Amino acid sequence: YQKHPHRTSEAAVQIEDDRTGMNVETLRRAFLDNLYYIQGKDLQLATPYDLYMALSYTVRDRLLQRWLHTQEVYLQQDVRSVCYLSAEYLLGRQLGNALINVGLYEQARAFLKEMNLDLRDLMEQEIEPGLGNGGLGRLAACFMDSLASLEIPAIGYGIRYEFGIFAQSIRDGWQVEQPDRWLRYGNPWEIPRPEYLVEVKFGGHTEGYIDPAGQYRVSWVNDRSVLGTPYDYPVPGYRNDTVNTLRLWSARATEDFNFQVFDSGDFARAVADKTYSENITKVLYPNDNTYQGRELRLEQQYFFVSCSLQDIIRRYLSYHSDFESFADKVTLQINDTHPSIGIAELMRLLVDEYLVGWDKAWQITRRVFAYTNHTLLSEALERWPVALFGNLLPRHLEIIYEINRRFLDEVRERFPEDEGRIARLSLIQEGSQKQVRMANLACVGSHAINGVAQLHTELLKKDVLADFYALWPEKFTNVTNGVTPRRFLLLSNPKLALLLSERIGQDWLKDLDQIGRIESLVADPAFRSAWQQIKDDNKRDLAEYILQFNQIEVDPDSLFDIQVKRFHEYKRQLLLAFFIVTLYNRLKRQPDLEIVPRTFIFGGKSAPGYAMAKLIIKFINSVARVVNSDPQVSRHLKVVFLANYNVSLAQRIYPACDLSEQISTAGKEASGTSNMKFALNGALTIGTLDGANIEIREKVGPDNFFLFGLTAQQVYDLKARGYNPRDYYDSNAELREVVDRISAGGFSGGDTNLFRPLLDSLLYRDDYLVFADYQAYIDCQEQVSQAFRDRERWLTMSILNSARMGYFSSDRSIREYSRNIWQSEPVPVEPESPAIRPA
Ligand code: NBY
Repeated sequence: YQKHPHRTSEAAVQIEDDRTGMNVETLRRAFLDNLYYIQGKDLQLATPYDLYMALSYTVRDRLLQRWLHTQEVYLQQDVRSVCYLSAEYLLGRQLGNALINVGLYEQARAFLKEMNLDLRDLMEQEIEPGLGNGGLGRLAACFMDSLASLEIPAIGYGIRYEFGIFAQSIRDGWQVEQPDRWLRYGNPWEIPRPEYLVEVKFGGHTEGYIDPAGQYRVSWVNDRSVLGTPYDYPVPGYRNDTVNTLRLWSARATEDFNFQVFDSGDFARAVADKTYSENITKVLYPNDNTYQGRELRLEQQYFFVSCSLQDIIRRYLSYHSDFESFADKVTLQINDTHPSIGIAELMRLLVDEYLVGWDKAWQITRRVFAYTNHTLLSEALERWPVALFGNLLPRHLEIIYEINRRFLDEVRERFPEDEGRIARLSLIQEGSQKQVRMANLACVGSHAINGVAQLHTELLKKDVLADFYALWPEKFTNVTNGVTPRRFLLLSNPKLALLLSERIGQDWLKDLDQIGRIESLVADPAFRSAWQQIKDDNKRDLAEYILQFNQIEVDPDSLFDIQVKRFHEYKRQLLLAFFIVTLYNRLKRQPDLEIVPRTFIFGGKSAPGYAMAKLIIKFINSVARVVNSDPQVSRHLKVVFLANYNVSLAQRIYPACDLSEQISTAGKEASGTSNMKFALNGALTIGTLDGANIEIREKVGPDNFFLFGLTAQQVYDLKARGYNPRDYYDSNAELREVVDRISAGGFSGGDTNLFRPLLDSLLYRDDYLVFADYQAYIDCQEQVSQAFRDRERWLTMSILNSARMGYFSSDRSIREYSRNIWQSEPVPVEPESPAIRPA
């Protein structure tokens, strides 16, 4: 147990109302009871983890009544519900969030303090559920929070991975992966529901038959099956009585597993097969923005989607006798194409299992599904080899062929003699290895298709999904992403949250537009100095963390310049690294150069199989070593790589940032969401016109945003003209100096081979235009330094950034989905009378 550094002083999160009937004393007793009866410890024997568990159970107990009541209300009122299907939920720690939403944070802090315990210390005991890779998984978690906070009946469906995103450590500068055994010490936040077990079939073949009514039908004769057990997680709304459910599926071998093998005496094989089927939910695939066509991945996708659809239908049929109103009661949002097999699965369930006619079934399917796209990178578009697909899901392949046949007939009618168009729209990519195109399936099977930022949606229409846009322009909408202000301001930056609440009240937590009201305080000296003080405190806290985990001393007064996100070439961590090397070169040339002191902070994981991204991590750590150990340079500059970037670490980082790096090649980052969390916490952004940066800049105003670089259109044109990175190397002396120093082994102890692949990829291809944007970026960073020299000016810009971020609440995103895609309405849950609360 490694104790995390304290925050400089404890800040009250909020003055809160008591919605639980609990006071400090009853809460304390419940806590001690749970410690004793569940953990089997008293205060003397309890470890910090025991205390965390006891407090978690105490909060969970308070949630249960509202959870049950919410579900009863939903059932009684036969509400229309949003079913969010996502292969990933990057939830972050649960305890603090649950305390805040249920309104017990301050009371818990108070009674723990009386016992000489620190709530934040307890909260840091929690191993976060890392059931996602990056932005897509975190977005799903923010959306679950907003749905509950807006009182919209919703259920999230996903996978209970036994191992979440790997733990990253850095050894000798390289990323090393360790398995994330997050369930090792038990999990107080889930409730298994074995009574809602479902069976999922795999493999085998299909057979046609004539039913008693003389109708031709197909049945799927599978050769194996797996059981899915749901584990339910409560999703409490912020200070309301709604508690929605996140239902994650875990695979289990069927009871009568492989009876024949078992009977024939091959016990070992039967048991081995059992572990094989339990492998399905064993581990999260650690790729972000690239897909790998692995069979196990398709098994995961089909497994959780089939479990979820069976669950949805079971619940629907408990109140309805046919499917007439199915599409009125259910809407299914698919988070990227990962759950898109659901379109074929719903068709199969309706047509084969519930004997609904094809046309009717197709009408229902299209009405319920809606598809969110999260990427413009072609390497991220999921495609499954037809052979692999047909072996695993023979009936689904037939259904997809039938959907495709009917679809292409329609297209031929509208666009006669246009075989090129047919080939592009087809659900099947022809060629030596035929493939099923999941994005095409998602487009054809959904009534709505959305991108996650304005530019992204425009590029989908113009480029990636242009043929579908030509066919159905009315299906396309934009819903710009957002983030939850509860976790990413109140919980992660309690001091700033308190300042806001003192000055403008607490409404901003439910209506982030209210944060705009601090704009009138921008000239108020007391407000300004409080703002500055909080930023300084937060930077000092992060500096302490850095000292403890990296043994690097950084100056809290320096400009904290931060890039934290998954490592990918398109995100261009290299561009920032090249800026650092540029500064290094300048200082070596001219040791007395006056520069603005900066602390560069990187964090993020690379997909374990992505060699170039891993080499970039090694490069940054190598630059860090050279810079930090050179006394001439490290007076001004420090470079820090924080290992194992995750939600918990993100919550520490955002509040301590001065400059947020959002520097992807224009046209590549669908939206980005850390850009929003940084700005909300008062960081200024240096960024390209990419993803949601564009909208952030519009809202905060161009004067409060450091813009540089080519536009998406200019990137496109440059590539069309023929981009030659070598020209930039030849004509730019400082860029050349950077490349040459790396090339000469300046950051690899003289080894001229280590970073060769990195330099070669830049010099000969530079797919992401690092060289083309280099000078613009360096110039822009110079403006950043100038601005930071004028602290008063910087402070004003910081306040204005936060003040103008109201739009980027995930509550706003969810309202847009509800209105434009789901047609869903809030269903308020009234508190039950206190008399029937459990004591
Ligand atoms: O989704 C991200 C986008 O890159 C980012 O711009 C956007 O803000 C965010 C939310 O909309 N995409 C993302 O995180 N994607 C993945 O993590 C991911 C994971 C797995 C696979 C593909 C993408 N996969 O095919 O296995």
